[in-house]
Amino acid sequence: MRYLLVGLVAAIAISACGSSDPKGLAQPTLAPVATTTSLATTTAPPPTESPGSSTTSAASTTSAPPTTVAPEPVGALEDLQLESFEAASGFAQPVLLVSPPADERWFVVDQSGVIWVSSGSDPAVFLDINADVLFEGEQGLLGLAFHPDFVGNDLFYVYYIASNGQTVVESFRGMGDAADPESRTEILRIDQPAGNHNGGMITFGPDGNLWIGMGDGGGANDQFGHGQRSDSLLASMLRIAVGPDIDGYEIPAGNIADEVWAIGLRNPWRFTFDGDDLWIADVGQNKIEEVDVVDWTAGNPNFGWPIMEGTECFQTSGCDQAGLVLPVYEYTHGDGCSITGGVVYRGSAMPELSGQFLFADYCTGWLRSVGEDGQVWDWFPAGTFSGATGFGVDAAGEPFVLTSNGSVFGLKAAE
Ligand SMILES: [Ca+2]
Repeated sequence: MRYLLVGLVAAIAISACGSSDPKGLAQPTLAPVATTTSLATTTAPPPTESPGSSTTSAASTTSAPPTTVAPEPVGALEDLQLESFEAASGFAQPVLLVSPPADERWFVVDQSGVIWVSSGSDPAVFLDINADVLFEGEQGLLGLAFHPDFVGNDLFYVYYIASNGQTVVESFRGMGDAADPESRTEILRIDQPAGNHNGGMITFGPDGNLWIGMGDGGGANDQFGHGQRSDSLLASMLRIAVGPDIDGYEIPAGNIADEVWAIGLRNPWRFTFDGDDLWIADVGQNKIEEVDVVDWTAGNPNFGWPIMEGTECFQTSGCDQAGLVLPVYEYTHGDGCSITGGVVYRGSAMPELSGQFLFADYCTGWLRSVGEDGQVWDWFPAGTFSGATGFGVDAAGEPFVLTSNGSVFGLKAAE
């Protein structure tokens, strides 16, 4: 078969290849704007709605509410074509791009343990904790979140896998274009029973709390049994209150138990907020990759793993699906192997794209989007973003895709 990775355990969007030989501090470069190139091997085909073809939309039968009001016409999504351009290259393994609130700079999280900052020139080292990070396979520096008042307090947070295999969340303070290593403060530490399924996305929600996406601890088939436990920090969305006036962290009201806000996640390889919506790309086992969207203000969802993989019962046939959130969109292996999310477009350059959640498949390299209605749009064909490891948006809300070959690609409307 074409997809050799089918059947391998859960490769999230990180290749093991090359991890044992980190390029460390090789200097990334910013691509000159004048020579941007389209990554698409051919011009991106017109986006096509593809429910009912080889992909499966679960929306008609699951959680997406029926829409009764037509959206405001801002230009038809059908008429939009995207192209990509290489914005920067030369990273070891970029996995996330983040821009602080009201800050023109963008930051690239490199799995090797380095955060790079760019303000229009070649990226410079903002923080280097490579010596403390286990960079191997799915492990490494995986998350970065700027405090909502970063401009005022210089506080930012990182998520990484430490040399002993544990998840560590720490805060630092940034000083201009470089972080202060002496400001390091441990916030949270979590045991990891296996090297894979580390989650690793952290971001501040609209509620001002720090949200942390945790995988099920790894191995396969939720073998450690964390999927449906609200007393485990694994397989969960965590939600904690942090900040300059808080020593360590506090538990905000509204969690299921302690730090746990939601359960039933297998390996949320990125999530993002869009107003009241929380979008999650959850990597599947051997069969189904899924996108979930919930109203985070409306309670504590159960995302189903391992009772279900996507819209299918996983542990038993005829499982009890009551109370489980089903994906707004899913695709099966054969159409890909491992989902990489994701950002919701809210920039101004492509208003047609507003509200679309962008995601890619790590193995095949296609890029799609889906809205709350469950309709999926194909933007770039297989082979375009092979090794897609992460997404991000700049201060203007324009999107980027990161790939395991060390590049950062911007997306824009085709001219
Ligand atoms: Ca699920």
